[in-house]
Amino acid sequence: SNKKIQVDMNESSGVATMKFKSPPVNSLNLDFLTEFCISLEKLENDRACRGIIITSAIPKIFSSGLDITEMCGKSTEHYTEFWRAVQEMWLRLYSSNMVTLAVVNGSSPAGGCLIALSCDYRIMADNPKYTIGLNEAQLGIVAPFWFKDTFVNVVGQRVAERSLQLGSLYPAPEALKFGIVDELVPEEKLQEKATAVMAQWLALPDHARQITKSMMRKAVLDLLVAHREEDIKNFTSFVSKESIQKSLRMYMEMLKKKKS
Ligand code: CO8
Repeated sequence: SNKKIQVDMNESSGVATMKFKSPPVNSLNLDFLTEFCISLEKLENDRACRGIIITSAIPKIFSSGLDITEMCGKSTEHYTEFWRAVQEMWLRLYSSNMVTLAVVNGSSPAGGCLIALSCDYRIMADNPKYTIGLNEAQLGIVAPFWFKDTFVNVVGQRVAERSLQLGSLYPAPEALKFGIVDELVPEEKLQEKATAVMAQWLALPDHARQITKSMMRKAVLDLLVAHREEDIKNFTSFVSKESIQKSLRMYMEMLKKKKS
């Protein structure tokens, strides 16, 4: 099968590694999101698995975020199914009982940044060419409230408000300065550092850490659970607007032009 995510379980440490490998840029399309949720659920239900390291097998890119083609020229039914999958991914990851560690070994805009922000800890490759942030505003679209809440929970109200309004993508050193990531590590040391950080988190008893995590995140999770259908309706009516379709098409064209 052509898997988009490679999962390797280390039985002796109880740590699984999830590696995104969906060329060219690990964009989050429906198939990717579905596979992500299934993999996460399997690990969540595996008593032997206590922590997961999330990283990319694609050089220079962690994830390019939501697949923009999933939001262009599709039916309301498609938008509904797609958005439900995006919600599902976040609900599972943000509420995971496992220790979740993002090893951001490349650029990580928008939905890619959301995945990293949803983890317990983030280490990023010390390379100013790699950027991270919630850049939705630059595409003429708006980050949903639960993207915003996840961001606020990591960096605080002020940094989140400014970054979201400007759609800022920060080079790794600035991302560290603003607390979007917790540590920068030379790229060749990422693996070693990830193992050490994970060991530190796993040294505590699971139950106390899990209850604490849930306490910190519950309010934000509950809000989406309570307004899930409304959030889907908001998304589908928003992306269905001709003005938004036009913004997304222009952005895709800009990406292609930049290339040649
Ligand atoms: N979706 C679909 N296709 C993409 C995406 C994407 N997110 N990103 C890149 N691609 C495509 C490119 O168009 C290009 O296609 P082709 O080969 O056919 O020309 C191919 O992938 C490779 O891209 P690049 O040539 O640009 O590769 P680089 O290595 O130069 O750059 C980057 C990689 C940095 C990832 C760059 O592609 C980039 O900046 N991409 C855009 C990322 C982005 O802005 N994503 C935001 C998506 S929106 C989101 O995640 C949250 C939305 C929340 C919903 C809001 C309510 C409506």
